[in-house]
Amino acid sequence: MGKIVFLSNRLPTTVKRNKEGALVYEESIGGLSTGLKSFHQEADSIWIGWPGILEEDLTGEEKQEIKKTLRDNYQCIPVFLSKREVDEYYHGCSNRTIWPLFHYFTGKTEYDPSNWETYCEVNRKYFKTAEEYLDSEDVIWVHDYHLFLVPELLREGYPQLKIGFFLHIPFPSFEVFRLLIWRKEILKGLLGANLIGFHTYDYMWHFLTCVRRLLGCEDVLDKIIYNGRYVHVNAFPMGIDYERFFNYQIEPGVAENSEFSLENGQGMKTILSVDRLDYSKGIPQRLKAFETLLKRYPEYKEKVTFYLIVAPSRVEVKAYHQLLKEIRELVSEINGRFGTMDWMPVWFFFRPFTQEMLINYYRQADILLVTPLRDGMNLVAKEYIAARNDYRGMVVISETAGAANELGEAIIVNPNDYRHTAAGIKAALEMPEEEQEARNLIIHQRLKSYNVDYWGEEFLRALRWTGTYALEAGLPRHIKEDIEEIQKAWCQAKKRLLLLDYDGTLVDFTNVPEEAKPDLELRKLLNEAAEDLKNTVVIISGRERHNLLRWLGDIHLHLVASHGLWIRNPGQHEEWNMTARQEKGWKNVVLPILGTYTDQIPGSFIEDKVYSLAWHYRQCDPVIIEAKLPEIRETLNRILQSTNLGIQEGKKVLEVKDKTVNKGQAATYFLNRDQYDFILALGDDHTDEHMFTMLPKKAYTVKVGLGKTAARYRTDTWLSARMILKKMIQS
Ligand code: GDG
Repeated sequence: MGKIVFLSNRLPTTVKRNKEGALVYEESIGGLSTGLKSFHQEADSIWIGWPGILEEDLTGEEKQEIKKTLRDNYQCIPVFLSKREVDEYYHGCSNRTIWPLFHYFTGKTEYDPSNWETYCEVNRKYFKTAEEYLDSEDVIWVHDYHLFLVPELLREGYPQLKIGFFLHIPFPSFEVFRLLIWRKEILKGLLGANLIGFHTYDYMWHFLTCVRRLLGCEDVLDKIIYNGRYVHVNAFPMGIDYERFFNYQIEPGVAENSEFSLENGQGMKTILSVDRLDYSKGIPQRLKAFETLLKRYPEYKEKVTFYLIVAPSRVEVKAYHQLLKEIRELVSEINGRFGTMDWMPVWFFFRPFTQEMLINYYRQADILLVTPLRDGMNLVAKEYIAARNDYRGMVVISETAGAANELGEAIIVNPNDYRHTAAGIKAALEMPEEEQEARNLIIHQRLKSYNVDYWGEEFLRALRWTGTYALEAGLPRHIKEDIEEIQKAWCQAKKRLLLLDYDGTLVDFTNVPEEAKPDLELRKLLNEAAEDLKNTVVIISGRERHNLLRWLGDIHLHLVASHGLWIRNPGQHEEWNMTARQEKGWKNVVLPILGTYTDQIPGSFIEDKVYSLAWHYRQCDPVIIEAKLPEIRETLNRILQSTNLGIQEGKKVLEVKDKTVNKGQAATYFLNRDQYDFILALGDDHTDEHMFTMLPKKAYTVKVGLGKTAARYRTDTWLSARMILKKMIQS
């Protein structure tokens, strides 16, 4: 088993210069870093990220020194970023575009194409650095929204690599995500991974909906089918290092010497909150809720103090300056209005504290007030409960924090509703100690079992499991495993039959069917195959005769059109043989029905073929299709019963046609004509299954893509299907 390679924007260790100009190494602050650090320290792993100091501020020698120290002492590899890169990729695209949008602050979202370009550039830089340290056995775990494009870059370079991605912030609903200019690039970037993890199921559903609606990919339960691969998605709520917080021994003297202590006892209660400075954390709203508490329940005047700890972060982004100003103003307003000579209602600290001091304050506070407007998870709430090894205290948390899903026993409030929040604080302040203990005990058990190690191990276990045999049970063998044996059989054969589906098998699927004409490479390939006198090459398609004739009529091929209704032998230019007698009168009944659905569902269209009607929905909103398709099938089946017509389902198309005509019949026609000692059949959709089932067992039947099939083998995409043909021809 290889090592784990973590990739995140920042390293868990920050490099700074002290007053004397020397380089110093400090712990980074923030959820991702705190959460993953303990896991990283214990694993055979390296962590790649930015060390937090600008490249321009370092000499070449210093860079070497940082590289060595980080590697030797912290298992870390630095990615050095210039000021421009930090401004545009980090402060710009990550923190002024993705962060606000993903937290539903659409009004704060900026769209700057040059920042996006730098974002792409820096993602490539992280990828390049990762490449230097990668071994084929390693698993890669990419973290968070700064590096959305890295999974795809890795996948392109290393198709077999195990790549995981975890998103630490919410994934917004489709209506919000669609606002992003680079929405498709981001989805495609992520889909390079084998496994994508979210904090909650809601975020996961949002992601699946976006992939379905924006990229048109199918998903089956927790898997997306993308480029011939399964991409797994799941919720992995992040835990904390429970034992550390629970058992933490505060050094003697630390509490006494701290610059302040939470003054509780003698009738005074304390409320604490701890956040990084961020508008998503709802700090002004929290202050207003506290003010509401004092207004609505005046008995709490001089009886409760609010300690508001805010750690500086992203101070370079303008929105954060305004936020800080707003917080300061609100604090002085409340203190001015309600404060007395002996009591200051709000104590505001805008600076970082050591984790030891935070634990000290967690243990002193009667209430932890965590009211983000949106938060991916929120680890502070979990840390507070774990640190309270006396099982006392109470968390008041907003429903829009991911952590609220796991803290059902705490008091859950709507952060925009100040009265509701104030009532929640009051309920927490008045809760009897036995009830606090009873509620907290349940949460403690949960936090203890679902700790950060469990979270990390679960994710990595699921990642290692992706693509293994167990997951793909039910799918046929990948053809690459037997390709040499098949090549050998090809060489030994005297008469070969090649049955090749066209759309999705030899060419990519296009939005407009007319656009899928063969390119030069394909024509050359088919020419070569057809020129070999040992080969009978058949293009077996659902397309109409004129299409096939126009695109492929000049090559020495057998053409099968309309799923087997028409067969044309090479050289007979327009001489098509009809394989079954057909009626057309039924179209007068079916056409108006399909017409109604076409009017109702934007993007759908009817292809009126000579003996069939195809209703295409490849350009439609998948959500509408999902809702409407059962009704359409039922309506059609009702009128088609007791006729010899049926619905044939293809890739994003429903076709009404004679059900006795199918590719299986057409394949039999060729089997009856001659004796073949090598048969290869390639196809990607449901209509090809008729062909696979009719062929003898020894035939090499290959399904292109994933999904249930009767074929013996599978291959990934139309590109790899062409590759198989090429390999055979060149054998
Ligand atoms: C992101 C998501 C998600 C805070 N102040 C100080 C300090 N901290 C530590 C806390 C806690 C962490 O930082 C903050 O974690 P959160 O989860 O609350 O929030 P974000 O930083 O926004 O984290 C969040 C998280 O990623 C994990 O996936 O939960 O939703 O936004 O551990 O203790 N630590 C120190 N001094 C401080 O002053 N040492």
